[in-house]
Amino acid sequence: MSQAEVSRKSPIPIYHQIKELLKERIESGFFDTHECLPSERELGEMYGISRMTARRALKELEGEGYVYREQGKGSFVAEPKLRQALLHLTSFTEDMRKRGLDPGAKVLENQVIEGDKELVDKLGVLPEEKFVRLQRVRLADGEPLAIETSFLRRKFCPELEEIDFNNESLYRVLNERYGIDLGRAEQTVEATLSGEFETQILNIEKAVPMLSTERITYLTDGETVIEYARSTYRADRYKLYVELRR
Ligand code: 16G
Repeated sequence: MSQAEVSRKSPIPIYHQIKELLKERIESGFFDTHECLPSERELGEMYGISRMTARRALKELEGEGYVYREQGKGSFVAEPKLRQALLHLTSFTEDMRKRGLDPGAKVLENQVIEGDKELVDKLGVLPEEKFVRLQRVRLADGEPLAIETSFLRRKFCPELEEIDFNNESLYRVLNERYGIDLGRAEQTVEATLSGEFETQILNIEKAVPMLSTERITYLTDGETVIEYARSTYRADRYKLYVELRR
């Protein structure tokens, strides 16, 4: 690392250049996970910048989930974000297993509902149709990563509300117990900020950016809706991946 890596003539602010340099070194594995990064003072000396500038770079890296800071000890490289490919219709359980993580859930609610106006409008179902509302905190290696609320059309999966989903995959149950094959899903993703509920449930200290998704899942005929789900993931631990071809 040297001062030559920082361009003082560039219109890009110095703190941003330092941040990008550090990010590159974290992503390339130059710094290991949980390794201590150079301190503000050390960065200042390495790059000939003020401590304020170094602090700002580290703070932004923290905000983006690349580093975590420990009071009085310094800044450390955070665990890499979990990457989710947006190509296949997979379950949380499958996504986590693919990464070598142990998937888990804590059920917050599993009950029958009907007459939910939002569902009726969104899915075009009859107002009297019954749904099972399943709300879970989703865990990866025991760490709370997301809150997921799924609405299932109960006529396709009667008594789903009786099942203990603390140790069960919803998609596996749909398939094995009810013989349901999923065909396709439509999904949107948007950036949000964790509200009081998420901050508390996900055990985070302050409001953090979240990735909120909405999914409508259809059966193999491609048009019969089976599930409507809303999930919100910690954006500092999770990123989405899309392959684009031309
Ligand atoms: C995914 C789906 C969710 C589905 C769940 C089933 C998104 C945004 N959500 O998290 O709709 O209910 O998987 O997971 O992708 P499970 O089979 O592990 O219970």
